Amino acid sequence: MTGCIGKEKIDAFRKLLGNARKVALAAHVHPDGDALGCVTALALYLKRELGKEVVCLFPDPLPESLEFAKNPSLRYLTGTTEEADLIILMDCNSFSRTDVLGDSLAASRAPKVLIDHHLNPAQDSFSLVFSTPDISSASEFTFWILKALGWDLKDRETGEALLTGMTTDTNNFANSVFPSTFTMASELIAAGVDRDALLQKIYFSYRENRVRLMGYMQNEALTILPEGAAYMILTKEIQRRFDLREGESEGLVNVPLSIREVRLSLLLKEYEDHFRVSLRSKKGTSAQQCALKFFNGGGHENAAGGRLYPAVDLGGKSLEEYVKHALLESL
Ligand SMILES: [Mn+2]
Repeated sequence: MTGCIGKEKIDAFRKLLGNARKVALAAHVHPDGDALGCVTALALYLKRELGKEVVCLFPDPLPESLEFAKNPSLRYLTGTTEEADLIILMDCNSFSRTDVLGDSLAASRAPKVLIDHHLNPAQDSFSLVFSTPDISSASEFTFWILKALGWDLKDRETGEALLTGMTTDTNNFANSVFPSTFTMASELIAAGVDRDALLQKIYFSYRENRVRLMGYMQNEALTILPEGAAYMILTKEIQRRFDLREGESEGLVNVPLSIREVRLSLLLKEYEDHFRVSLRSKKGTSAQQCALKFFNGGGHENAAGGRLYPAVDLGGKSLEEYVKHALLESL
């Protein structure tokens, strides 16, 4: 893992940082805990340890359930960019993943750095690339980069942001965990980060409606294919009925995988003109290939996502026919 950091890259990063007065940090559309965690942590470090002016850019609003993880000493902007001397893109592999921010970030004349853990980084868009899929999360990657830069782990809020991002991206140490991931967690906890308090905020602070929605979806909206796949469709009507807010269906796609026979699970969430697609798989089955082939998406081997536009993608099939076909072809 640390092989993909290396002294040369750290020196190059240090130089880019040294030349910058103002740094813009950006992450992917539909920001999750990892996106928020790594951006917040690196921004805190740049501001507090290096005295930089920083701004955190997100294409769209953060889910309410992640509000706790914003740091009040930082500036977060939504759906808009600001001039900066250095741009750092985090937790996604190209500017296109930043949706409405993508064009103006990519067009900026400022040097650009990527810190990411997805496959196929858009190397050509960046002066410096930190990228490997062999790490739990962009937050863990940021932890190791900060350590290489000389961070002493003393700033508690930086540590909390990193542990939050890693914990949410691994679903609390369930997926994509490496030896380095435990080392990171150990070091942060030893440095005083209160993991119990974080878990309270991440997993034990939902609204009642989310729990009721989870029950409803598992009872009424779950289809299991005997070949080893499962899917759920979270329509706009159901979202309205349960007063669902952004982020509140997080984790639902994982539930069917707890069934022994199910190797591939899919959740469709309906928006105005498309469905957002979440896919999870067990080892040996590729959620990523399914997302690439059938849902205009991608991601990690066992956790992927994409979009489905019924008006153009279904090729004459009904929605459910298309989903079944895609799942069966991917087993
Ligand atoms: Mn991530």
